[in-house]
Amino acid sequence: MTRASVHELDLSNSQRGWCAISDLHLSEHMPETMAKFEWFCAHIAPQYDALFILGDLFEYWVGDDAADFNPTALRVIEAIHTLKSRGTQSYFMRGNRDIAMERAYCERADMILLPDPCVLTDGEQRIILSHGDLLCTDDHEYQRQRRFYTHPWVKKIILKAPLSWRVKLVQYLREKSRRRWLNTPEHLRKQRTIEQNVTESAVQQWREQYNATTLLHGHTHRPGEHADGGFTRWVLPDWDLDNSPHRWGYMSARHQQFELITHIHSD
Ligand SMILES: [Mn+2]
Repeated sequence: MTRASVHELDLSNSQRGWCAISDLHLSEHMPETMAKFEWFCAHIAPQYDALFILGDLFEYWVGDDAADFNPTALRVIEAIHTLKSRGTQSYFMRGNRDIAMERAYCERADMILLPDPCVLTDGEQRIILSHGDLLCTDDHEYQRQRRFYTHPWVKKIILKAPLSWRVKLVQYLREKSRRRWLNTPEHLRKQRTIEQNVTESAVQQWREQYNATTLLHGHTHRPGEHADGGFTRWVLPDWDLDNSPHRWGYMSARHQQFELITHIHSD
């Protein structure tokens, strides 16, 4: 396996299978969630040959060059290194919150950077892996903003800007997104919630385009299994051990047996 980006992966010969997580939103403000991720890397993930992190591992990412000032980013490197030493390869796909992640950080952490989407073959299964936001095609404003910030030139210019400016940009975007929700009138909130989910048509298009049996994504924070005519869409849970209800979970795939493990409890 090279370290280059890969669009197709094959884990058919994997003895110990693979697991997947997403939407941990790690930051200095989420100490319990960070601790749970380290615990997961020490006790659960080593039971598998591969760990897929399908985006939004971090709450925000202002550039790989900021990792040295970011204790959370350094602890993730440590956890993933330890996991690698126990025989588990980690793969990372960007989410909307860590869309600015580049290969430099992934190499430091010994994770293989994956494009979104990519296809994983596991025996008879062809599994599309994605963060999931690309499938929320009814949210036009979000998709417009995403296209702008992921444009190669825009991204290049932003990542060349001073760190302090990038931090301000991230704060601005988070505030804008929060305001957009707060400014949504009560009677339109239900509609906005629907727009923030994946659309049937986008899922169908990928299913045909990639000749897939399965889709696995996160982003929507609506964990579950949706089976439809020989095709299954799995949604990963988000993690939050710092706010109630406490929740975390992962996808377990071994010998083509898929299981979504979710834990949730209020206290
Ligand atoms: Mn997301």
